[in-house]
Amino acid sequence: MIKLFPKLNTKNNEVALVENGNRTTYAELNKKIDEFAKGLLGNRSDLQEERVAFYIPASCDYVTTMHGIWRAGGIAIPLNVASAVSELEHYLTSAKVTKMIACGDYKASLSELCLTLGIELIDVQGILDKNEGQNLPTIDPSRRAMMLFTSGTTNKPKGVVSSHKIINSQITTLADAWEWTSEDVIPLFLPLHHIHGIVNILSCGLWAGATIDLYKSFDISKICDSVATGRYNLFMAVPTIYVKLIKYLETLPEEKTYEICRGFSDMRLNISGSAACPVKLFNQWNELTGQVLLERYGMTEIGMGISNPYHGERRAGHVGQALPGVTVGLFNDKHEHITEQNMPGEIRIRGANVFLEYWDNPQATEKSFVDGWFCTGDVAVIDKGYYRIMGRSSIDIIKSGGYKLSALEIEGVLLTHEKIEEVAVIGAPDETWGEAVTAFVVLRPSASLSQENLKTWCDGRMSAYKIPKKLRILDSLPRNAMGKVTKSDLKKLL
Ligand code: MLC
Ligand code: AMP
Repeated sequence: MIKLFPKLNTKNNEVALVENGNRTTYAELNKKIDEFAKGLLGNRSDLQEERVAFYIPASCDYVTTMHGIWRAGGIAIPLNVASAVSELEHYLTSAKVTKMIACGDYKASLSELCLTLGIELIDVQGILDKNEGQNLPTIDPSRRAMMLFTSGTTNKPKGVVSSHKIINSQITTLADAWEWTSEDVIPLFLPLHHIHGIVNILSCGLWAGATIDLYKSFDISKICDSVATGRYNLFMAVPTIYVKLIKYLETLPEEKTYEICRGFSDMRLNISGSAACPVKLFNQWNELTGQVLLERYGMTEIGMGISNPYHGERRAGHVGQALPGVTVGLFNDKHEHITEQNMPGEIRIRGANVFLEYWDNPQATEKSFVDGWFCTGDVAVIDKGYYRIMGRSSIDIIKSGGYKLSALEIEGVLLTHEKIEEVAVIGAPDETWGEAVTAFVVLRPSASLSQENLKTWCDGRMSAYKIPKKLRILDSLPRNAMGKVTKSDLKKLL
C-alpha cells in the first residue's frame, strides 16, 4: 500500500536536512518542493513522464528538484556531477532528456552541451520564480519515477527505470528491516546518482522523518568531527569508506581517535554494502568501534535484496537472508533452482522491489529476466542459512570503491588513444578499492606510454573513478583458439 511516498514525512517542525550548518524543516522542504513542482509545470497540468535530468550535488536543492520532478509527474534523472562530457551526452541523448536543472558553476559547465543537444537548461531559483500557484497532478503509483544509469556487460550504461510504487517498496522494506525512526540522524556523503545514497539513506531518512546531514563529498575529517560529537546514530557506507576511516584514525592522536571511535560505538547501527566487505575489515571495525557491521546486498535494478538482520546474528563474509517482500533464488546454468547448501548459483530476484525496465531497451530488459526472475549476474551459495556472495559471472564488471564499472566501456575509451593498439581491462584485487581498474595495453609500434600520461589523457574523457589505477604494457594479449582475449589469463599476470 502506498502510504506517503513521494510525499515527505509530515513531522513539520523537525529538521529534515542540514547543509553547511543550515537547517531545513520538513514543512519548509515540503513547501519548497510544491513551489518547484508548480514552477516546473508552468502552464501544463502534468509532465507526463517527461525526462528531467539534474546535475546538483547533495543539497536542499537536490532534494527539492528530485521530489519536485516527481510531484510534477516527470521522470527524475540524477546525474553524477563528476561526469565527463561524453558520458553526459550519452545519458542525455539516450534518455531523451528535455530539461536539465543545475546551479552556479555546474550550470555554466553544461551550457554548451545543452545548447548543442537542444535541452532547456534552468536553475532551481529560476523554476521557483515561475510558480504561479496552480494545482499539482495526482500521480498513479505505477507511473515511471526515476532513471539511474548503470554499467553492465555492454559498453554504454543503461537507464534503469523504477516506478513510484517500486521505490516505495524499496524504501518501506528497509525502513522496517533497519527500524528507521524520526529520532535517527545520519550523515550522507555518498554520491547521489546511485541507489545506495538515494534510496537507502536519503529516501529512507525522509520517509522516517529523520535528520540527514548532507556532505558534498566524503570529507573524512569533517564527518569524523561530527561523529565524535555523538550527533549520529546511524552510518551507512561502502567498504572502501570503512577502510579509509581505519587508515585515517591511525593518523590521529590517541585522544581524538578515542572520541571518534566512541561516536561510532554509540550508534545504533553501522551498515556496509555495494561491494563485498572482507572478513578482515568486518573484524577490524568491530575491534575499533565495537560495532558489528550489518552487511547487505543490493543492486540498482532491485534496491536491496538480501540483508543480515538488525536483531540476530550478523555473520562476517555473508550478506544474510532475503529481505521481507523480496524473493531470492539461486539458479544453475540450466535455470534449475538450487536449494542445496554450498552449491553456487546465480542470484535471481522477484518482488515489488524489482525495476520496471531498461529505458528504451526492450531487448536488454527481456534478456535480464528468466521466468519472471531478474538475473543479477552475481553468484552466491547458501551457507548455514545465509547467502555468501562468491563473485560475478562476468569478468567485465568491476566494482571499485562501490562503483560498478564496465570494463568494455573503459576499453572503448582507451582504444581511441592514438598510441594504443589493443587493450583489455580487468579489476585487480585491492585492499582499499575492492578492485582497482587495471589496463593491459598493446602499444602501436615504437610508441611509449606511462601511467601518469594515461591518467592525464583520461581526465575529462571518463569519470575519475573509472581511470585505470594500474597500467601493464604487453607485447600481445593472451587469446584462445577462437582469437578471443582471455581475461582470466590476464588475472594470472597480476
Ligand atoms: C575516487 N577515486 C576512485 C574511486 N573514487 N578510484 C577508483 N574507484 C573509486 N570508487 C579516485 C579519485 O578520483 C582520486 O584519484 C583517488 O581515487 C582518491 O580520491 P579520494 O578523494 O581519496 O577518494 P574519495 O573522494 O574519498 O572517494 C572514495 C569514495 C567514493 C569511496 C568516497 O569512491 C565513493 O563515494 N564511492 C561510493 C560509490 C557508491 O555510492 N556506490 C553505490 C552504488 S549502488 P586521483 O588519481 O586523482 O588521486 C550499489 C547498490 C548497492 O552498489 O548495493 O548499494
Ligand atoms: P550497482 O549496479 O552499482 O547497483 O551494483 C550492484 C552490484 O554491487 C551487485 O550486482 C553486486 O555485484 C555488488 N554488491 C552489492 N552489495 C554487495 C555485497 N554486500 N557484497 C558483494 N557484492 C555486492
